[in-house]
Amino acid sequence: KILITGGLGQIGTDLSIILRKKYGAENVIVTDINKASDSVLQAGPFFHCNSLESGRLEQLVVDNNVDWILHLSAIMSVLGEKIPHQCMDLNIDGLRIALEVARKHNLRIFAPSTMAVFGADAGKVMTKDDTILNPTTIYGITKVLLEQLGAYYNRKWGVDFRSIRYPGIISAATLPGGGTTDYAVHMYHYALNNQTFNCPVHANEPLPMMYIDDAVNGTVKFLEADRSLLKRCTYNMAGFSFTPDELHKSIEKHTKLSMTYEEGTSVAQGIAHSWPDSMDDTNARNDWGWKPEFLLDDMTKVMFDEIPRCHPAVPKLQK
Ligand code: VAH
Repeated sequence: KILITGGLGQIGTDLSIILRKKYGAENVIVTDINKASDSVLQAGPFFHCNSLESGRLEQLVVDNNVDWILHLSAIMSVLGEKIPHQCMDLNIDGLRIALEVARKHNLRIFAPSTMAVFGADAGKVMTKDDTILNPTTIYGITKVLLEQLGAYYNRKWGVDFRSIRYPGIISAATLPGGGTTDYAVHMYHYALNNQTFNCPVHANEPLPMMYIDDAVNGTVKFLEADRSLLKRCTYNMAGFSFTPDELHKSIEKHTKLSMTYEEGTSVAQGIAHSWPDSMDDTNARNDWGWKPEFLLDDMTKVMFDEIPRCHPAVPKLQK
């Protein structure tokens, strides 16, 4: 059985759907601090869980005979700069609680990392798994700690800790939630709603990105991989890279999007500029068979179908 914390977030929403298809709805327990909608409640077991509430996660693990924890609850980059103390509380203390539960009950534990662990000294092009990690954001700092603490639990107590450094993930089901890469998801929504988008990231700032289907399919492959294949706890996982201007052009193959750019350096721009332009994921490809399927224009096509399907209030693309 699999238990997901932060299960209503961007990764959890789509990951729980594919895991339930594979393992059965009853065997995937979604938890979150937020209230579940009726459709979530109908889809399978859901429990309220504040990742910082002492004993709650452990009680859910014991009551439900859980084998794997997917600890997804976290505060992301831009929001983290607004509320750094809450970001430290959730991202550090929440992780410690989850790792302890995994150690005590001998569980596999997955927790996401991110390209935000890299800072300016990491090398911007095809940034490797093993490089200098000097992040500038509190979010990136908490994720370096996540990688290191997980690796420590693995060495010291043999906990099967696994992590992926994701690029920006683009998805339709959830609305953006406080990240630097949110701008890309917003652009699709603004295009469909026929509104002008004021982009916080500069037109020519490239960032590594990935479509959600690749992200969740790759994650399932990684979760299922035999531990003996893994030569490290944390792997870079990359899709493709684009700038806001390139995404704009991809969108305008389907519909008009009127755009302006924030002047000067917004918080998101400062963060985006400190992150890599592209990531090297050779180790993930070689060790456990990671392979992305979506390129920029494939993603644009699917996003225009998926957003109105997931959010009926958003108008469909005029063809
Ligand atoms: C953010 N989407 O923008 C997240 C992510 C790789 C970036 O961790 O903060």
